[in-house]
Amino acid sequence: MAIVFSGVRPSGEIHLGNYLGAIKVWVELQREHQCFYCIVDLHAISTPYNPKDLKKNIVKTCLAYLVAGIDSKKSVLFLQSLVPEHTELAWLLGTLVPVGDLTRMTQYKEKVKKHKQAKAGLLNYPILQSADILLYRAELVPVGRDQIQHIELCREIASRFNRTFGKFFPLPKPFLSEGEKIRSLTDPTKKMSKTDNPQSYISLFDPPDLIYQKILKAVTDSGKEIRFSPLKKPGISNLLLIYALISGKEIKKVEEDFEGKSYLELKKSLAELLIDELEPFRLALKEHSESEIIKVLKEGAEKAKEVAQENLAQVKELMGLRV
Ligand code: AQP
Repeated sequence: MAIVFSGVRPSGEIHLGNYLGAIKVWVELQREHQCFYCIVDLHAISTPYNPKDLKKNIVKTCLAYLVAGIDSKKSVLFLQSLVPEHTELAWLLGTLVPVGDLTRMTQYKEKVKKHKQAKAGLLNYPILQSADILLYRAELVPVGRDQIQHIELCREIASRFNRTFGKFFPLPKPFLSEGEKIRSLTDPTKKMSKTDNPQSYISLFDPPDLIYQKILKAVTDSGKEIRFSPLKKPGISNLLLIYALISGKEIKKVEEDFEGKSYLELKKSLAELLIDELEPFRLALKEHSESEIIKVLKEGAEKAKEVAQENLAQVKELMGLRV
């Protein structure tokens, strides 16, 4: 049994990329492992956001976890900002990280370009992310491909700590799924992202007519052949991958099923598949109250704190911060 940690930023609508690249895998991992699943609100505020939307996004993110199958009795499901040990450990770890290790992070460079602002919080994001993981001495981190560089940095920080103060942290490994990179519907050369144009992603809570409309408008490739080839046909390959992951079929089988059929036929079938798959998310919005969800997160935070406080105390001891 391994210790697992992962999280999603409540920075907008949870989309198919978050679901297929991360959350669906978390559900499988909780069967065998001790999992900590977090809603990382302190990361969400590292890019421009509206404070009025934050709570709504936290509640919807938690609802997405629960409907996807995260069991709050088996896994520790909690809100990051309710466990202040995350930020304290981030400060401690920050004393070990060269600034150059942070400025070279691809996501930092991309987000600075996108938001036209280079804030210290954004630069330090990977330190807080490392603290999130190391606070629970996690060994496995299920993430999408975009997060690999941050997990490598986390391993580097853990091993620098171990060399400097004594062995304490395991070196966490990333865990990638087949849905490691779901692409944007409007620009399949890019990953699907929640802070992009809403046409580019399918939210888990989108109504059926919107899902249908977005999939039918998805950018495809020249030619007519339905073939999986991410380099030559990124648009169609993305739709085939989503189809395969949702239906549970092999990509080859989906290709065979659509042999000789048109792009439109594939899109219509995929839209119907998604409308069915995502129905429980839409229904749950009406069935669960905000207070019920917040209660789950608070109870989870109490469980997380027990582990976090114990591990942080040992880190401080090793760093000589005990008087
Ligand atoms: N397109 C994707 N394909 C596969 N996995 C993805 N993930 C994100 N996008 C895709 C994975 O989902 C988890 C949560 O991501 P996040 O919310 O913490 O941050 P992110 O990677 O920055 O996701 P977004 O949607 O692009 O958000 P914004 O626009 O706020 O930056 C991670 O495991 C991530 O890899």
